[in-house]
This record gives sequence, C-alpha cells and structure tokens, in this order.
Amino acid sequence: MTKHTSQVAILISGRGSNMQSILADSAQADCPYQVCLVLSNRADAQGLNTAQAAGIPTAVIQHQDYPDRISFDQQMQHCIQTHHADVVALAGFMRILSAEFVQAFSGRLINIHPSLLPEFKGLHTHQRALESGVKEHGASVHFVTPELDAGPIIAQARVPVLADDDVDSLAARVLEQEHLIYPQALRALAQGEIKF
Ligand code: NHR
Ligand code: GAR
Repeated sequence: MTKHTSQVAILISGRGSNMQSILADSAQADCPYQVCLVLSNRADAQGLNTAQAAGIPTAVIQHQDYPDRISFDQQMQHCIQTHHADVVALAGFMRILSAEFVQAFSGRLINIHPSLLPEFKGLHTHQRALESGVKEHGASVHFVTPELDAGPIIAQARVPVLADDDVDSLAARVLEQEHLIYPQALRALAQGEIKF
C-alpha cells in the first residue's frame, strides 16, 4: 500500500529561511511531506523568490486589500484548500489569525516561535530575552490555537545567552536551531507521531 504524502502549505511574510529549511527537507527521498504552496501576505517577501526558484506554487494575498481580518483569512483559507493542503505551517508569518481560520485547520496548523514558550509570547522576543537577563533562550514549534502563542508545544530547542550577545547574534543562534526543529516537527506530524 502506498502511504499518502502530507501536503504542506507554508505561510510567510518575509525572508523565508525557515521555509527554505522545510523545502530542503522535503527534497529528501524519505520525507513524508511535500510543500504544495507558499503563501505570503506581502508581495515583497524574499521567500517568494526562493520558492519560485524551487518550482513551488506561490500566492500573494495582501491583508491591506481586505476590509477586515475575517475576509482576509477567508481568502487565505480558500487558497490553501484549493491547493489541497493537509497541514499549514506558519514560518515567520506576521498576521494574527482569526478563531475561524484556526478552527478550519484545527490540529493541522503549526507555528515556529522564537522563544522558549510560554516565555516571551508575541513580538520582539530576542530583545525581551536580553533585557530580562535569562541565561537560556530558544525556539518552539507549537499547534496554533486562537490564543496567541499559547497552543500545545510540539518541539523546543535551547541555546545559551552569551554575555556579549546583541539581538542579531542571539537571533542567529536561535534561527540555526529553528531550521533543525521545524522540519523534524513536520515529519512527526506527517507520520502521525503527534496529535493535537
Ligand atoms: N494566530 C493565532 N490565532 N494564534 C497564534 O498562536 C498565532 C497566530 C498568528 C501568528 C505567529 C506569531 C509568533 O510566532 C502567529 C501565531 C504576529 C503577531 C502580531 O502581533 C504576533 C505573534 C505572531 C505573529 N502581528 C500584528 C497583527 O496585528 C502585525 C505585526 C506586523 O505586521 O508586523 O497581526 O510570534
Ligand atoms: C523566525 O525567527 C521566526 O521564528 C520568527 O520570525 C523569523 C522568520 O524568519 N517568527 C515570528 O517572529 C512570528 N511572529 P524566516 O522568515 O527567515 O523564517
């Protein structure tokens, strides 16, 4: 019997380095998922160029073209469903999603957040970690629930905070780990090893 390969839609807003690590993993012969769509809310997201160069279907849905969050989210949902995605992975996606959108993909919608959740929910996590004086920082992959950065954690990676760190050096150390744990988490989800 042939096993169904999970179809993953990646949502981005910018650089797309996490997207790229997922694309690289998906090209491995043993990978249990494929990327069926890269969707950005910004037309100038660098990650769109990377995805196009890799031959992945891309779409742009700009939030400012819609009167409210609900109609923007509905358009994204329609696009994702048209591409037959089983899983939706937020990778540096910067728009808060409505409860309706989250519900539509419940248990199949995940995010990577640059902190050791439940520490430092929301934005500017590296700056806040430095200011608070924590000795360890990191990244978390979690299921997305309507409450921001509060869903069940799937995977975490820790890094030390060093005495001479600034936001850029700390972010780079965390990002290296993000690129490892996000593909691992997607494999586990695609293989049915983890459930919401
Ligand atoms: N949506 C829900 N419902 N739940 C989550 O856990 C979500 C989510 C949407 C995005 C990613 C997240 C992060 O990892 C994420 C998790 C954007 C903001 C934000 O404040 C906060 C958290 C995250 C992403 N966005 C502003 C907004 O008004 C816009 C900021 C901007 O455009 O630069 O949507 O940290
Ligand atoms: C990553 O560090 C990701 O964890 C973070 O933004 C960066 C995106 O980089 N996500 C958030 O802050 C979500 N609010 P990338 O576009 O190169 O993957």
